[in-house]
Amino acid sequence: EGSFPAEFNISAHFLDRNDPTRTALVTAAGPVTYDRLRTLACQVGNALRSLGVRRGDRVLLALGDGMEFVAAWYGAQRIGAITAEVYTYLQPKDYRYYAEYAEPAVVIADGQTLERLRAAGVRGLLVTGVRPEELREGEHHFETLVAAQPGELDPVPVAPDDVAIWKFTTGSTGAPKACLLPARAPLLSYEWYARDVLGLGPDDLVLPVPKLFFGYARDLAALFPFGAGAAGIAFPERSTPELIFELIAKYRPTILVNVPTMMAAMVAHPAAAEQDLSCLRLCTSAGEELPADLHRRWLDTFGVEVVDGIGSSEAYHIFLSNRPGRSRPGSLGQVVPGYSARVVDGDGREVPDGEVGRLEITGAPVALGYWREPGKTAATFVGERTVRSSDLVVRNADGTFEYRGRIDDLLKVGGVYVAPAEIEGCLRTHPAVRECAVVGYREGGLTRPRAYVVRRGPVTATELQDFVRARLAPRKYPRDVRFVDALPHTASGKVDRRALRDLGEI
Ligand code: 3SK
Repeated sequence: EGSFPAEFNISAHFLDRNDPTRTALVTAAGPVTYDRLRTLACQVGNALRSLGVRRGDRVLLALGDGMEFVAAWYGAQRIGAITAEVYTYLQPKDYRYYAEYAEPAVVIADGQTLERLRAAGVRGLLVTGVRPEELREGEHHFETLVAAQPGELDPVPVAPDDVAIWKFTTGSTGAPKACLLPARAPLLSYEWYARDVLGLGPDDLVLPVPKLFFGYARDLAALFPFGAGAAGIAFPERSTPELIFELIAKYRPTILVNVPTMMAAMVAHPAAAEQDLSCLRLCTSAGEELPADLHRRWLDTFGVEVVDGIGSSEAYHIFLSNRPGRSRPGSLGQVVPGYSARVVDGDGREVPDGEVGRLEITGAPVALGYWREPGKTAATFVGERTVRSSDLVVRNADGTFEYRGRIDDLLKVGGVYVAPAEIEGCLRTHPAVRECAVVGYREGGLTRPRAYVVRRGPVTATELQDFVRARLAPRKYPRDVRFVDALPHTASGKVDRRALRDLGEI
């Protein structure tokens, strides 16, 4: 089960075993070697210790992507602390929630998040990217404190099942909760997915579209490359198609870590046809469903293979994935070796191939539970290293899987369950539909499907309703169609169904 000793340290495992002169990270300020990153991580670890952080304490990162983010993450890991990350564009009330829930020993912030963290009353701030005189009593200046520390630190050993990483998950209802991930998870996930499925090697350079607070991107750009002696790119700006095209032209990465929303925006960009993406050997897609039509348009536009997969914070990372060279539009591929998957009915019994069911994933990287949520932990972690996901899938006889939406998105219409993903899939085959999402709304005490549609060409609501009616069972057509310029997305690039539901007051 993975090639690592009985005790290890995540920071040492990923940083100390590589050629120190090789580039680990590429940033706007230039390349950062493994030696520089390791030294900085040791200095951050010593700085955190000087602030009283001990093994098992939580260190919360609320800062933009860059060398400091990565060094802070590895610095905390080096002293056996637990890392957790939050998005940098949250409101003070959200930061207050995270700070009260996680009770971090230190919060590492930057000039961008400082004011909102202060407004939230968050204590224990270690702040980068500001001048020392901008800080108040009780706030610590990252650059000053870190520069004063030794660049060596004996890594604190942890056991494979010690909690080392928190990943926050929101789900489609309720407040964010933390998945408590064991120290073995990133090591195994690197070997099983990045090395054995993606074939990540020392010459790869990984460009992430989502920001590093999202575990999908953080691991693929700032952990897994280090497992192979390769490099990742870190940039603080929000991703736009223009910026991604610019970064591809500038750095010539070999792997693009993408999400369907950005893939749609890149394909639709007026300058798409002029882009030279020939440096990319593959583009990963995860975070939400990649419609088959978008997959094909991406291939037609850019000619870069897409390796679509599905992962979760509960299972640590991607557990079903296509294989490079054998990727198929509309397919989630096969189980990532090391994990195992079952498709189950409401009673937890396996359903036959070809039938829709709920996905259950088993594997050593699976979280040990949710922080302070015994009820939700018992309902979700249903067996030894097993998580019952909210994803609905079909397994085909050849062992490949197809996505069918999330169980908590299901609508009970006229007493029968309707999957929004099925209606969305149908709508997307209409030539005038660029993007769409279906959620429920209440009318006369009943739940009905409503479609939010971004148009690619002229079409009326009635035409779309008739189009669906002609193809799906009668109760599945959207009773209401609303045209919008864009769908709302969460910070990690998923369609924000909660925001759409709120629009319709359901
Ligand atoms: O899609 C997700 O939520 C996810 C979470 C963690 C790691 C990887 C993925 C795709």
